[in-house]
Amino acid sequence: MNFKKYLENNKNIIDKSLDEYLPPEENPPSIIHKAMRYSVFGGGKRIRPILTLATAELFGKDTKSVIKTACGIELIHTFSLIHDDLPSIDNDDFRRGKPSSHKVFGEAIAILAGDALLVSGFDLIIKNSEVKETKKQSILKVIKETSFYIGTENMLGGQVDDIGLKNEDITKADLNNLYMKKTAALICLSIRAGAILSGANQRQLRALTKYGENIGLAFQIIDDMLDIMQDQRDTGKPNYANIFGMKESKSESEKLIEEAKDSLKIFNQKAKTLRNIADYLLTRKK
Ligand code: GRG
Repeated sequence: MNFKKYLENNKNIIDKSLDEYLPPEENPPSIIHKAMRYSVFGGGKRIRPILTLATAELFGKDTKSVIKTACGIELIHTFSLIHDDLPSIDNDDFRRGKPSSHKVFGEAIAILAGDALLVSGFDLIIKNSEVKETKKQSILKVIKETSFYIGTENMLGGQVDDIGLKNEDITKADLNNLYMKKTAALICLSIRAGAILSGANQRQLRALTKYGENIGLAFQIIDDMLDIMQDQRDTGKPNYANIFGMKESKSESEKLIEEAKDSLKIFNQKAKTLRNIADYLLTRKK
């Protein structure tokens, strides 16, 4: 199967599973389920759950063994986007070219839809224990890792730094640290969760974490370049391409992608899909 088809197939599997796992819109209170579904089915690329599936595959495991966790992480990602767009945070009226959650449902419901997706994300991760061959110990480890990677030392903390840092006095080290927390952390979690549920050893986990950190950093730098190329509204938040220029951003993201692929050496040809995903990030247009 070619790689484009691979991405498409997995995206379809994830979309179908999310539809199955989320409460129907008509379930009361209907408005919250509508709002959850509006953002979950708002046109996301599903990169994080695809990474979880691809990591399980590296260990010879099938989709079924990690799909609930993969979808749980996508729900948590969607929560972070809804809250990121709120008037009190980024104040963004649009997400993926469509009105953001608070513009459609009002601020109160948008906040609650984000909260509900965070809770549902954890619920799905726990429900991965319904897969017969999953060890309960590995589910507990993934729950602990999820709290760590989205908590104040990582994603949430990164968002706090994002609000506080001013472009004028930011160094490259500050920005790398911020992006590691704000963006790379959830990407690392997606990969580590797939690996933990598939029985990876410490050496394999270290190699995959390095891969996740490097593609995660590259992902945010590429996002910054796309924002500039697509003339997005300036949110006043730090942007790598704004501060260090497009040329430097391009070469830095290419270097990070090469380093990411290098860290997969121990897996030989088995990591072909993860290498393809890393390359795809450099060419994505949205
Ligand atoms: C509890 C207030 C509160 C917030 C949670 C808001 C937040 C913490 C974190 C936000 C972190 C954030 C939005 C990081 C940006 C990461 C990023 C580049 C998101 C876009 O990812 P894509 O391109 O999105 O994968 P799609 O649209 O494909 O789903």
